[in-house]
Amino acid sequence: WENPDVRPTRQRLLVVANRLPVSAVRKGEDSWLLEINAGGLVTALLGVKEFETRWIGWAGVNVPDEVGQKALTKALAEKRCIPVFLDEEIVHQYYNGYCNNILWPLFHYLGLPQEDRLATTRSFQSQFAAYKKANQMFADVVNKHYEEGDVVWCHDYHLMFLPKCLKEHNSKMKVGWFLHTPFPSSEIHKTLPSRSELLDAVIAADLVGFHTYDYARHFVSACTRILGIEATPEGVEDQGRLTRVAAFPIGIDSERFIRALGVPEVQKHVKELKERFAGRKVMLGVDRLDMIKGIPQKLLAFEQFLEENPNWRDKVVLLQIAVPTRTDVPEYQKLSSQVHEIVGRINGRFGTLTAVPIHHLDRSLDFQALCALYAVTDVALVTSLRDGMNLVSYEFVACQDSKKGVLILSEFAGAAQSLGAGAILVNPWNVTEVAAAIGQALNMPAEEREKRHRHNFEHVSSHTAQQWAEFFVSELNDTIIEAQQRIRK
Ligand code: ADQ
Repeated sequence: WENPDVRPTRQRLLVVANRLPVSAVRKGEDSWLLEINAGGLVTALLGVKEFETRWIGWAGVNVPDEVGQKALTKALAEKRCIPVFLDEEIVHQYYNGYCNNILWPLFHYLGLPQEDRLATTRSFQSQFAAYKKANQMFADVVNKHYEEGDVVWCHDYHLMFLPKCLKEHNSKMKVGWFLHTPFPSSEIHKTLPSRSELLDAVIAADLVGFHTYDYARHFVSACTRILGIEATPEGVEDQGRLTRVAAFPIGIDSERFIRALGVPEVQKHVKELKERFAGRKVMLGVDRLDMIKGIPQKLLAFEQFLEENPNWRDKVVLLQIAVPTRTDVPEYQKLSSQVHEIVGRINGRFGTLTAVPIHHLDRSLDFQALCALYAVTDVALVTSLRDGMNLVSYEFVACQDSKKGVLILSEFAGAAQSLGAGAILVNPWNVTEVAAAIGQALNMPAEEREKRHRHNFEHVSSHTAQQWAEFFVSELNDTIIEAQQRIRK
């Protein structure tokens, strides 16, 4: 394998996601700077050695001219990435509109947009049309680069139409689709005006995957109740054609985090943080600044805890790292002001001239700084109102081998299914319950912390991102073989 000339041919895996794993910055008419975006999906697939991976997606920039498109295509090819070029109008209607304003809140049980319903209904049609058009543009690029025998793995709610577009072009293509968010109860999905068209498009895939068994069950119920098709033990069946539906819980590259803790730079960070917060217990929140992450609810719970426990006021600090996302959407701007207001109030009420109870950072941290923070934390607070899985809870556990800190985890995060026995599970909407959980975590005896941590650590270190990806793709390959055998019979 060391010598590329004697490397056996590996199956090609075309990973199609809205965003490519790199960000492109234009440096001149025909020159581009590329930076890797190290998200969960990227690290999951970087570790997969079994397949020859190609990425297909949008580079996150508008490139209207042909010279720029050609140069970017060439630069991306070196990173095994293939761009889909979307213009500003499509991005506005498809990505900001249909994906982020309609599907994202709906799938997290926040409902369809409430304000100015009439205007929303009118724009709904054009946003859905743009969504289908964008999915077709992704399909055109996949079709152009597809070679017989390739596996095509479509990701997330941005690309629910893609399996249908691909199968209409080539019914033999091996197509899988995985959803990173929750799939809601069929009663919620039913409210979506395009409910049937979306389901019908997804079941064109051969294999449909979710993080948890519950999401898979909701999807199957939505198909039976809305499309009127049959549920089978393997998935759903429409006119004799089976679509397999199953749970594939994602994991992290836990070794990468554990290794990082041994790096001198990280150890230096750890030492600085320990000195900085000596004598105080450290609580940590790391989230994208998104309404689904329940940041205001978390802050209110911390406020109630300080109110009810004056003896803890100078002995605990909450570090909340909230990286801004979708900053051009008014609802996210409102959330940001709300969070700042609550933080200001709590620090005003309980701070002293020398110390404040909350440090709130509006930015992303680099990997090493993040690992150091996880390592010095006594209590991590993950209070998502809904979350497909939540990788922050996994990352915290991976970095806690010396501290054996406590994880307070929302029962509405997919991770509650896997880390529930080790974490303190809470209903994030119940501020009083979360405040009590903070007290329980801070006062937990070492022996109980150790036991809970051991449970979580065993899970995190034995369910890795790489296994997740390899399992999904091998199940997809098997699904096709079984389907072929059924046809022969
Ligand atoms: P996200 O909603 O982005 O992912 P999550 O799973 O927690 O949520 O992953 C966030 C990633 O971003 C983590 O790797 C974390 O370290 C990093 N991150 C977050 N805030 C950061 C900050 N301030 N600085 C640096 N890094 C930060 C979606 C779904 C999840 C699902 C994943 C994977 O919403 O439910 O778990 O996809 O399927």
